[in-house]
Amino acid sequence: MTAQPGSGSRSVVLALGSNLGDRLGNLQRGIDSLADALCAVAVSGVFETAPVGGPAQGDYLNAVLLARSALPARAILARCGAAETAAGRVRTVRWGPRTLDVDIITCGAERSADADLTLPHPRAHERAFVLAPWLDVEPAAVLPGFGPVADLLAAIPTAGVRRRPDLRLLLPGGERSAAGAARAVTPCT
Ligand code: A4P
Ligand code: MG
Repeated sequence: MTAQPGSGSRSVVLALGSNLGDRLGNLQRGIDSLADALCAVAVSGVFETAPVGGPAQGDYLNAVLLARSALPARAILARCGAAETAAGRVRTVRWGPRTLDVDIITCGAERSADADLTLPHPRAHERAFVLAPWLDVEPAAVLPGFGPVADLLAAIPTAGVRRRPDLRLLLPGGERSAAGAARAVTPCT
């Protein structure tokens, strides 16, 4: 059952990453799990990205999910954690390899400086593995406090980030554009 947006919903941008196990399957499981709680609007194409920070590890697959939700941000964070757990996430070292990471990039215009929930995500503006898929699914996207995603992406190195047009993610009941981004058939209002 796919979640409905409900009244008072706002736009939520989630970044997903996987570099362990069945990477594409982990991303898809994450989207399916999140779409049970949030109204999924669209998912980006899949990007293969060189790891940033942490120990030596394999390349990631990254994608961005656009959703709408009236849930409090902390409830959304809990759903992100549940999706990670369902994908077998085990935490060892910071920025270490993981089956699935789901970060909240923005939650409407909400701002938070709390360590356990910082909004917008404190490193999103400097990370091509977040900005490239976000731009793919939302060309006019703006990161609150930082500016248009297109401008942010143009200002940082993107050598380690490449689109994987052979890999696709699906929204429950959704359809796919030729470019690889998938949109919900019945958009959230
Ligand atoms: N947390 C605070 N704010 C948020 C937020 N907006 N969204 C807290 C999600 N979580 C948030 O997260 C650590 C803590 O961040 C949690 O307690 C949460 O409450 P975590 O998922 O346990 O660990 P992490 O993801 O390793 O830590 P961190 O610092 O969030 O990592 P980053 O900055 O997200 O980087 N390279 C490539 N190519 N692709 C990647 O996807 N990901 C990372 C993780 C590093 N390098 C990468 C990639
Ligand atoms: Mg994380």
